[in-house]
Amino acid sequence: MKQTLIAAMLGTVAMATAATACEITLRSSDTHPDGYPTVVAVQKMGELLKERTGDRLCVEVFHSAQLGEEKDTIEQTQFGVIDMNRVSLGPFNNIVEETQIPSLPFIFRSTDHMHKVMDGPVGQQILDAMAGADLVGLAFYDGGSRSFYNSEKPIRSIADMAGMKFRVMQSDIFVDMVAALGANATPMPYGEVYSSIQTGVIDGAENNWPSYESSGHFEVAKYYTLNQHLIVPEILVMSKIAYDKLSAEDQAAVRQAAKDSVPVMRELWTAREAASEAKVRAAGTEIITDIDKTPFIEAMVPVYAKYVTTPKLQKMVEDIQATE
Ligand code: GTR
Repeated sequence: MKQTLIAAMLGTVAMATAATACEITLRSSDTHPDGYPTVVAVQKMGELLKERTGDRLCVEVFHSAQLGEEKDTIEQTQFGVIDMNRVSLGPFNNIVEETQIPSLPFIFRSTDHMHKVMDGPVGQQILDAMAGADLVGLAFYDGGSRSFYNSEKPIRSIADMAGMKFRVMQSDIFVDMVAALGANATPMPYGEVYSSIQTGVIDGAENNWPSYESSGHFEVAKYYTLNQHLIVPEILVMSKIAYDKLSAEDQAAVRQAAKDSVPVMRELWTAREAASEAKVRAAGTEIITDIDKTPFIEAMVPVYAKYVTTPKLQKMVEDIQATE
C-alpha cells in the first residue's frame, strides 16, 4: 500500500517535471560575458518564447565564448551544431556580401540613423540574405560606435597612427580600413586581444565603450580616441537546420520573440554604454575627444571603391544615405 502510494507520488512528480521541462532547448552562442546587453537580450527572448509556447521552446545562452570565437561559431551555426548565434555583422562580411554595407566606415550618421536603416527595407534585405548562408536572420542589435584604443600614446590625428598595429575583427573591410589610415591591421579573434596587447604583439584595437570595458582592454590600452569610425550592427541568427525542424507556428514564435527583444536590447545598451564609460574614465584612462573626423572620412574613399562594386551594393549605400 505504502509502496503503491510512493509510486503514484513519483509518477505525479515525473509528470509535473515533464510538463514544465522544455521540449526543445535552443543553444545560443555569445562571445560576451553574462550580464552584457546582448546576452541579457537573448535570455529575455528565451523567456518570451518559453512563456508563449507554454514552456515548450526554450533558449539557453552560452556566453563568454563557451562555444568558441565568433568566426568558428558562425560555421557551427551554419552546420546546425549551434542553434542560434548573436554576433557582430563584421565576421559575416566575407560570407554574406550584403553585410559589408552596414560595416563600411562612417556609413551611418548616428545610432538613430542606423536604427532607422536596420528597421527598414535595407535591414530586411540583409536578414533575408542570411538564407544564402544556411541561416535565418532574426533581429539586429546595437553595437555602439567603435573607436581606436592603444597602449602607446594618445592618437589625435591619422598621422599619429602611422605604422601602429591594430587588431580588427576577421573581415577584409577592416584590414583595408586600417591600411587606409596608414597603420597595420591584424585580424584576430576577440578573445586573443587582451593578451596580444599586453605582450606587445599589437599596439591596440578598436571597439565600443561596453566591449572596451567588459573585455578589460582598457586596463592594457589606456588611450581611447573617440573617432567613431564604425557603427556596425550586431545580428541574431538561427541555424536553418534547427529552424526547419520547428513547426510553422513555432518558427513564427521564434521570429516574434526575437523582434520583441530588440527594444529591450536598445534600452540595456544605452544604460551599459554610460556605465562602461563611467567605469573606464574612473580607472584613469585617457580619452581623446578633440578629434577631427573629416580626414578619417576622406581616407575611406578607396575602401568604398573596393567594396561597393555592384549595382546591388551601390543601391544599398544610396538607400542608406537617403534614409532620414
Ligand atoms: C564587440 C561585438 C562582438 C565582437 C567584438 C569584436 O563589440 O559585440 O560581437 O564582434 O566586438 O571586436 O570581435
